[in-house]
Amino acid sequence: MKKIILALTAATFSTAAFAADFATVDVDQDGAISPEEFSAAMPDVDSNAFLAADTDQSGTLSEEEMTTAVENGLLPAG
Ligand SMILES: [Ca+2]
Repeated sequence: MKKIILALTAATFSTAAFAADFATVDVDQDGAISPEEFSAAMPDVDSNAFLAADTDQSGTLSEEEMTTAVENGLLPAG
């Protein structure tokens, strides 16, 4: 499972710099970034950025939502 996640992460982020590796931010590896995981990984990022990035308003960020947020400048890249 972990190898699959890492492979997907490498493929997804090969063209985008990223504040942190998704699998690293997703501490419990449930495939979604909780507000707690988000703030732990990016303590300097305003929580409003999390809400803005959560486009389906699920309360967590999917890998796709995080990637989109970085591309849109909501979240810092690198
Ligand atoms: Ca998680």
